[in-house]
Amino acid sequence: MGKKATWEDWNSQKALYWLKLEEARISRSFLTKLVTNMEGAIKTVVMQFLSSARGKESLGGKSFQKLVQSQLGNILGDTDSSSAVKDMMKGLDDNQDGKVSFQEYLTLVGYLANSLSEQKAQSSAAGGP
Ligand SMILES: [Ca+2]
Repeated sequence: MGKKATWEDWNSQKALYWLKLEEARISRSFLTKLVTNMEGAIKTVVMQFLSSARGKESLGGKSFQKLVQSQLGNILGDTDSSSAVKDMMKGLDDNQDGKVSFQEYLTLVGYLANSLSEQKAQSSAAGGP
């Protein structure tokens, strides 16, 4: 008499099978998503600047404030305060022409990306065993 199949056996094999399937599926779709998300993010950064600048090369005070408040309010503190936004603009304005060029705007994007990655590193360190 052969060994009877048990629910437990089937269950453990099923789990293994699904795990393999899951791994194969994740690696492929994850990579695809990663590329498209990143491209999308870069396009968004560029398009937001261009639409805020309305054909001009740089953002004036009001356009900059609008951009920061509508697009970055969730990751950037003090966007409600117009004086804080003005200070931020002064800090970004490298050539001191009173406007924020694309290059100067990228400094802000880089700063935000950097602080996000630091937050992630801190939270994963705190959540570790
Ligand atoms: Ca400038």
